[in-house]
Amino acid sequence: MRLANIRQTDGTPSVVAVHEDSVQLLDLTQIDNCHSLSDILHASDPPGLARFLLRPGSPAVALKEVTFLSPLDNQEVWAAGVTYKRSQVARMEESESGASHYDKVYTADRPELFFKGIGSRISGPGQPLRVRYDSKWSVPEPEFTLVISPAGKIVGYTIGNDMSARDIEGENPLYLPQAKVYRQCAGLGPCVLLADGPLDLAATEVKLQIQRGGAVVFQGATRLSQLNRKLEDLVAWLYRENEFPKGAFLMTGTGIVPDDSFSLEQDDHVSITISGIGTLENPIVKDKG
Ligand code: DO4
Ligand code: MG
Repeated sequence: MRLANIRQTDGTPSVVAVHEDSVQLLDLTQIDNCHSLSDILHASDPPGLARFLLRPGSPAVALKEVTFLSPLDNQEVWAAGVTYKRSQVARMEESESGASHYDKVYTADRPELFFKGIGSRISGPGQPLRVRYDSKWSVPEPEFTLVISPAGKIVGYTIGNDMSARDIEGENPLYLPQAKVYRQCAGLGPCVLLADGPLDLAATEVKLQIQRGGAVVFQGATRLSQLNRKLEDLVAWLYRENEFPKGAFLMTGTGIVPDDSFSLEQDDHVSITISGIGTLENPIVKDKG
């Protein structure tokens, strides 16, 4: 089952179950202290609660009548890095001084984990994502993203875009926070696929397409079976000596990196599709500086 935050045409925000061509409103008033998507996600049995809140007669609204919002409520957003061979190779190529660090972290027990932001920095579906005006080489990073409860349980999956300034992180690994964390530096959504049984890693495909002026200028694909880390291990490292009273989203790293000659430009359109979840689409903005 997929859940999402939406806004209806009259402006009302709602939590919905997402079907093929429509959404169905969940009636959160049936349960005390259940006011948001994260209240459902952090319950002891999110799929069971979602089924209970889905009234059989509750009206279905056509997909074209709703605007999807970010699935993020008050959680922190984090990201893992260098979790695919493709990312390890790309970082080593871009960073003369940092190459050995990227090489080592790919196989080290402790993964690379970094903080991306909270709601104010994160864009939902259709909202702009930003290329820093002081970057000449920036890319989207399409990432399978875990939704994690305060107790450290993986409760769902969504799509993330970990925007990255490759020239800034390549110049010096200590610039990573500036390459990765700035306004509109990440996208999330459109829905959360509830974790309900084992995930078929080989069947889960991540696809990236970038359009410029209506033409496709880059496309690529990978599968979760290429991820060099176990999802549960990434969560265990994130929660080690840390507390997330509001829960967390964890982007699990990119396995798709465009060729070195490619950089995003103003008005590019980025689409990331992950099997079973949907497609996250965002326009790109860049100020002149
Ligand atoms: O170390 C740099 C960041 C790596 C990253 O974001 C990724 O592999 O997805
Ligand atoms: Mg990344």
